[in-house]
Amino acid sequence: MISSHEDTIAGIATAFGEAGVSIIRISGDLALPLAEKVFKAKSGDPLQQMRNRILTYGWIENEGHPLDEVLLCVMRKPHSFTAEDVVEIHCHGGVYLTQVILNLVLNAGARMANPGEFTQRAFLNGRIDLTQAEATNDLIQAKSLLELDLVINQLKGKLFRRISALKDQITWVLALVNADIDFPEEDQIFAHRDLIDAKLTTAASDLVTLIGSADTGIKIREGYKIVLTGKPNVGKSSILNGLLEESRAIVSQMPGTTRDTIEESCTIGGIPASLIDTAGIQPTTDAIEQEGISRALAAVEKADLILWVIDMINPSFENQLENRVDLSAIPTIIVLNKKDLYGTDPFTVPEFLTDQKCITISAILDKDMTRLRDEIYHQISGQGQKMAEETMLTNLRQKKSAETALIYLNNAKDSLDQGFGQELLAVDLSQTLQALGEIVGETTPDEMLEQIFSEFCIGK
Ligand SMILES: Nc1nc2c(ncn2[C@@H]2O[C@H](COP(=O)(O)OP(=O)(O)OP(=O)(O)O)[C@@H](O)[C@H]2O)c(=O)[nH]1
Ligand SMILES: [Mg+2]
Repeated sequence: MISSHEDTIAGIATAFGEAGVSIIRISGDLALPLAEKVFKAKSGDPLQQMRNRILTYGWIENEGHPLDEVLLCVMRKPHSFTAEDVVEIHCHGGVYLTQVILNLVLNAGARMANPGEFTQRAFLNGRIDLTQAEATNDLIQAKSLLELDLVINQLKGKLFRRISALKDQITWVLALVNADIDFPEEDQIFAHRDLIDAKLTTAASDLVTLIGSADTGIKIREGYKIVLTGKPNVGKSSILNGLLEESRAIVSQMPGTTRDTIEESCTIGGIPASLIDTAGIQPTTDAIEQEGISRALAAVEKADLILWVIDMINPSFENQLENRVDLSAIPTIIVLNKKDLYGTDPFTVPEFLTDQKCITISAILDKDMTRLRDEIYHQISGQGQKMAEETMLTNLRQKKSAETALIYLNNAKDSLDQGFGQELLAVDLSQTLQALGEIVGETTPDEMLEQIFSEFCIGK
């Protein structure tokens, strides 16, 4: 059940831990009277007289005893994040101190906020739609400029407006269909058939584009998975360290050094990525190594990009990966490593790899790591950089609803083409609207809303 938004809630909006400042946020009809019980302004003025969004200096008091010197901000409804009366107390950032002040506010009559409840209220009060609520959380978790661009567009309501425009088209058609059902003699569908067909076709193609954007949008948010694989000792861990510019994985001349997968986040040319180092692949009877290789192959299967590392002085091109994983669907860069140890003879890549992207490097040379980074960027950026400025679906929830909407929309188009009758057409159009409404939160089931907001942090 979605929490009631009639009581007044309070929570610590800043992260847990010692800091210069902590912020305690109070939202609800009683926000001002509750804060009044614990705060005394230096000026002696009551909170009711304070202007909106102006910081007021004063003290938090516990039964007349000063507890902390603070700044307090009042934001009256509807001009606040939650669209309710909000008070923020900016106190000193001690863990204990902040908790004591929060307890004072709770004892004064506020209820402890659930995770994401402030944002949930902003949504329930109609100040933001569900995609903007999700963007709020994504903004906090963003790990790259590209992701920030994407999320800011969503926060500004671009996705909401795009979905609303689609819904308007469908609603217009549904109104005609319903009119036809109510007044069959007017035969609205027949009269507007071409226009209806055009609107449904445009809406369907818009939905296809949006659904197509989801995979890039999700990857920009979650990061591209780049997996280093190859035989033992070819330099995978050295390359991981070189790309990260830190000694993250153990490197040694002993083959089989890396046993488990090692995953690190980074950005490549502003694009968020997870670099995954894996155990070298070779036939083995060692149970631990076998487990490491299984994990390596599992990582390869989920990769967005594979860096297949080959040692130039001891090259082995037996197609070990292809025998176990279908590589045709995963972009791959063949990384010929240890070129500093290789002589001047031309290096020949076997014919079955000539169509693949190939780069010759030495993991110990910084400039080669820069070249490899550029090549990776080139491979994964594709349209990502450009598209982040446009409207995109950014999570699986949105994508699933959009796909459902497209199924019903195509059904509606079929009904129209084959003259199945208005009732069927109306049902499919209503279901399309229902699925589109789920994206923006208008028709989203309560349990799904609960799930979405429970993933937020406390105080947001
Ligand atoms: N000269 C030179 N040595 C390298 C280069 N890359 C890696 N090495 C050396 O090759 C050896 C193996 O490197 P690793 O990075 O541990 O290789 P790996 O592929 O992770 O090996 P496993 O974890 O055993 O599968 C180490 O001694 C590295 O110092 C390179 O480009 N040039
Ligand atoms: Mg290694």
